[in-house]
Formats: sequence, structure tokens, C-alpha cells
Amino acid sequence: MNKIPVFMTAAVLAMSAVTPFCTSAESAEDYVPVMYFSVEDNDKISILPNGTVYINTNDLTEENKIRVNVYIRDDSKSCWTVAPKVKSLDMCIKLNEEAIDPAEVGENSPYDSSEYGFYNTIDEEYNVLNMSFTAPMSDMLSGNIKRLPLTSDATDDYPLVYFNASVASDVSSGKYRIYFLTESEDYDDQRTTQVSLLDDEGNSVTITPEVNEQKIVVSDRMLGDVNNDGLIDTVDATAVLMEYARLSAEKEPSFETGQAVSADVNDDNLVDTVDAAAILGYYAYLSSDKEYIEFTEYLASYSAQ
Ligand SMILES: [Ca+2]
Ligand SMILES: [Ca+2]
Repeated sequence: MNKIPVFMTAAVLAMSAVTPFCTSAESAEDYVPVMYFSVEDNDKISILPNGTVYINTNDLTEENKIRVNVYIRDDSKSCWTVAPKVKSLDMCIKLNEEAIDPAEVGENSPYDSSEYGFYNTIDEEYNVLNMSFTAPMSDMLSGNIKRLPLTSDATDDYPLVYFNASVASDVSSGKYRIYFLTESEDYDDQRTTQVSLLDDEGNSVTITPEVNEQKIVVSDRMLGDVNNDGLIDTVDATAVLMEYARLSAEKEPSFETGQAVSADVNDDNLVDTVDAAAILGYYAYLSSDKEYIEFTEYLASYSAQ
């Protein structure tokens, strides 16, 4: 698993320290599984080192789909129900297809598919996907609930489920997100993301997992090509530094939204010297005789150092 976003690492490491699952009341209350997304690369998007999707609207066509994988990290391995509810706030990024259980299409799955029931529904009005993996109904009625049996060592060795998000070809430059619904937002009693764990005594506890979100940033130009001339070079780095100077002097930003998105190459919501340095570094790399790589690939090696 090399796609865990950087900000998840601390939580995941902290959880790794508390295995195996402890059934004492205090520890069981503290324990929380994690759900997170990862997006599959394709020719219409780039993926930044932190997992954010970057879209240059010039690469879009009439039909633009992004495959989003949903993972669960449950170190206690004690889930008997896993129910992600996923929402996209903006209809320009539409969750208009049903989710796919990898096991149903012959792909690997974290849980043994013969041991769970899977359902999913789409709520088109609110752009919400409701999904659930749960022990068979007969077991629930008889009170004989079993944990979902694993197919491999970790619950996030494989995606739990995936879905396609459709990006409208006329999407505006800006920042978007797909996220796990953890509280009712659209109406009372809206279903939210939950997992149910079963302890060694057969007691079930239903909790809201820790979640991340999938950021999608959209610009009308390439990442780093701030002046939109098709090149990533010193002119762009200079423009970033000038904007940084403006913002530092508490002047109004001069960049339009698409420019600002393309200038924030490390996606930390700041346009500053770090971005300028990355642009200059990439320009220097391209000016050398080294093999051509995309800016995002360069950023990945740059941030790994
Ligand atoms: Ca440029
Ligand atoms: Ca930045």
C-alpha cells in the first residue's frame, strides 16, 4: 500500500501499535478503524504526491470518469458490517454510477464474498452513494453474527469497493472533494458511514470510522504552467514569487482561480516559495539531459527526498 495519503500516516501508525484487538471496555472504545480513498491514474488526470487529483480542463472530453477505490483499515479484524456512504458536493463531479464490489467482477477483495451481503444505492438528488457489506440477514436474526472473514493479511490489501465519478467537461477551475458522509447533511436520519465491530464475547459496537477525503483540484492549465504558455519554466516561478510577495504584503491576489490552482504545485493551499522552488527544480531537471518525466513524477521524487 503506497497510496496512503501522507496525513493519514500518523493515525495508521498509531493504530498499528494497538494490535491485537483488545476487548477491555476502555481500549475497545478508543479503537477506531480508518476508511480512505485512492484514485486510479488515467490519461485525463494527474495524481499529486499527497493523493490529490489534478485535472487540466484541456484534457477533458465529453465523458470523463475517475475510478475511486474505497479502503478500510481495520487492524482489529473484527468488522461484521462495513458501510461507507460517499458524497460529492458539486454536481460537476457526479456519483452517477453504482458502486462495484471487486469480488463480483473477479478481482481481489479484502473479505470473503461468500460470507457477506453487499448492497449499494445511489441517491442522485444529493449525489450520495450508499454502500454496505454485512453478515447474512439470517445470522443477524438468529443472533449468530460472524465477523467478515478476511482473504489476506490486512483489510486494506485490496479495495473494499470502488465507484466511478464523472467529471463534467465544463467543470470550473477550483477545488472539489469526494468525502465520507459521517453525519446527516441533507435530511434528518440520512445514513452515515459506519462500521460494526464484534468483540470476543459477541458484543457488537457500531462506530463512525476515521476517514479522509479525496481532493480534486481543477485548473484551465497544466500544473505549474502559471502563465499558460505550455512551458513550465522560470517565467512561471517568477510569477509565483511575485504573487507570493503580493500576498505577503496583504494585497489582493492577482491570480485567477485556475492560475492559483496551477501555482500551488504541492497542494498545501499556499502559493509561496516552496512552489516556486519546485517549478525551478523541474525546469532545471528538464534542462539537463535526464529522461523526460511528468511534473507530478518529479514532485513525487522531490517530496520523497
Ligand atoms: Ca509557463
Ligand atoms: Ca503550495
